[in-house]
Amino acid sequence: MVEPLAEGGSVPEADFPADCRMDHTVNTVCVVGLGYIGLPTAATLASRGIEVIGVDINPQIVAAVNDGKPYFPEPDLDMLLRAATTLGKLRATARPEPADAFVIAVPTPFNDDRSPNLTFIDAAADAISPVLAAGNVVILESTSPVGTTARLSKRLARQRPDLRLPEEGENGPFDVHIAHCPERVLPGHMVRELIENDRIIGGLSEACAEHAEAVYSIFLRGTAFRTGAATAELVKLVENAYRDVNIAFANELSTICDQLGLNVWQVIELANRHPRVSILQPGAGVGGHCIAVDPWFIVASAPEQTRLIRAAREVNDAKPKFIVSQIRERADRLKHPVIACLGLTYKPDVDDVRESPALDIVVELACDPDTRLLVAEPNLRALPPPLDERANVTMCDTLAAVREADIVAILVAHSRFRRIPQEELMRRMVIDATGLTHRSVSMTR
Ligand code: SAJ
Repeated sequence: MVEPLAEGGSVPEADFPADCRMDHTVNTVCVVGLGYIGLPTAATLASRGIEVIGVDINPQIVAAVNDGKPYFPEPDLDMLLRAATTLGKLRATARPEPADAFVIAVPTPFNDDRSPNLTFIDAAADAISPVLAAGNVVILESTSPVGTTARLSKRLARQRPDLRLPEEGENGPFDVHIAHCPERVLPGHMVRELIENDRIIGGLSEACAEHAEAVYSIFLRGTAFRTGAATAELVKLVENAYRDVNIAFANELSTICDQLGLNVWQVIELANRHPRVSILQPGAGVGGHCIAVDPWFIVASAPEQTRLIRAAREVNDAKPKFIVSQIRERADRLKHPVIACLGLTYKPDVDDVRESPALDIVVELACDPDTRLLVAEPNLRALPPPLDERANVTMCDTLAAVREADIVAILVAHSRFRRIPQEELMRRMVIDATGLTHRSVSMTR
């Protein structure tokens, strides 16, 4: 295990074993997986003059990237991608090609039993192994359970016995360097955060970390911190579990306040006036492909030690059911209720519905055939499955949905919904899962 934590560039070169004084020149980078993380990373590297080969198994993504068009909305990504393709520095293809560095940015979902599913990482390893060469660095960016980077190295070693691959705790010399550098950018702010956020560079050896850092030094303005791969793996999981636990606290407060007949938004706003209290916001639940998933990877690694992390997951997962029961309680007072459901995505102002609590809520409400649901989602062009097949669900403009409804359920705090005139809401039963309609205490003073 690489122990001492060194801030980027602060360890004297002479302290490293021989193989880390190799040439770190990075001219070509192959980014495997052109998703929410891989595509901005590829475009950023290309915009710095690096030859980037972007690899994706989805031919539509390959075509869109070669056309210089992002296939998901993200501020400034279109500009970056256009620059990269106009410069001729980014090219997308279906198969990895030889490069100085490989960046793996593929999904790590969980299985039905919530154990981590590493099949995409395995497939990426199998795809790059034929083109690996001595002097390469392979960087795993995908969020991974502890031990995955070492496992990746072993898999590559089995396929390429002609190359010396690192094992955690050994210092080489190696032909190929392997590291885990987890992404930590926030959707909606990716282009800026990719450059500005500090990075954790977890090498299977010191030399691996140093080689990986050379790739990030191409664009990174934040600080790079070098450590061992296993530590870097856990750091990433801990970041997302930390946020999950804190959101669970806010969500639990919302159900406590409901029980006591108090306004949770006001309670949190006033508690946050304490200099050492900073409570997050309750919502419809926790969604997205990261925070709702990653804490389970820690639970899977240490089931006996993760009572709090597991409980937080359960609290957040229970929140959509609580919102459904609040809506049903109002709907049961009407014969043929019409419900406006505002928002389907996993958080405000994105088009991503993965693990979305709002989507789960609408799917559950749609099970009642006597209820008509008018869904307003300004970030989507059509209803996502399975709602697209439900006869009692219609997609609507925001105001039209509100005006026709008996009950308005605000499920996601999209900017668009802030412009709904107050008087339109006042005439209806409103269930606001997001606090969007809450008038701040400072405004009422
Ligand atoms: N949410 C709340 N209340 C809050 C904040 C968020 O209910 O006060 C909900 C959101 O509505 C959403 C979910 O939590 O459903 C997650 O949203 P988010 O904005 O907190 O995070 P993500 O999933 O978009 O991105 C997270 C980030 N991690 C942290 O902030 C620790 C990001 O930096 C990571 O790169 C990303 O996960 C990832 O890819 O792992």
